[in-house]
Amino acid sequence: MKISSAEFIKSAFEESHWVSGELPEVSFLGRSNVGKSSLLNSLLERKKLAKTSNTPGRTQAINFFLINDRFYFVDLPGYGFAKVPKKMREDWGKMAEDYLAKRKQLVLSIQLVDARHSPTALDRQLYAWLTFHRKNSLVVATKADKLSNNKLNKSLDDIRRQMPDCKVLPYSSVTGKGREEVWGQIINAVG
Ligand SMILES: Nc1nc2c(ncn2[C@@H]2O[C@H](COP(=O)(O)OP(=O)(O)OP(=O)(O)O)[C@@H](O)[C@H]2O)c(=O)[nH]1
Ligand SMILES: [Mg+2]
Repeated sequence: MKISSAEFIKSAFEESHWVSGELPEVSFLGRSNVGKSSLLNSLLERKKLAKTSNTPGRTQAINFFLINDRFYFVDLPGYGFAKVPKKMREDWGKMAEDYLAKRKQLVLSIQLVDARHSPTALDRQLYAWLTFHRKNSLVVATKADKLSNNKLNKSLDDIRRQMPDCKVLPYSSVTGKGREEVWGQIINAVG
């Protein structure tokens, strides 16, 4: 995919702030610090478009990025970070679930899991929710650069077992491994 433009549009904290129009949207979901913003930057080959950080919970709003004036990337807040206050955690969860449940323009949800660890209970819960609601989804096993090929294959098998019938692709935002394959799925979805 040739990226001719990639532009941050806005941060939304409530539904009335979501972007208007009919363009298709691809969302990035996963627990805090798993690498959602890094994946988005890596796909676009823009180092700093979405803010990344070592501090989990960096992305606290729903962030909309307009790509090639044709579709949006939507960076959702991470879940499962225990250190934020309970009230804030509930707000984030509600914001993300509202978006996923209501958003008609959503054509693909990319759920990230960490290739180094088994999917967490929250990962499995989110996957079950997406499946139950018949959302078009793709699982991306990220930080693949940190594993040998042998370990990575074992991890992918484990993910397939724990997230039944998922489509899973390995990725590394450091090396760009998986870029073509993930773009293939995105292009399919945005039409
Ligand atoms: N080695 C390696 N590190 C990565 C990769 N992807 C992300 N990271 C690192 O993981 C940390 C978190 O990445 P982010 O992209 O900010 O994660 P996030 O999911 O957007 O986090 P929140 O916004 O807090 O939910 C950063 O230190 C990244 O540099 C990857 O593929 N390989
Ligand atoms: Mg982020």
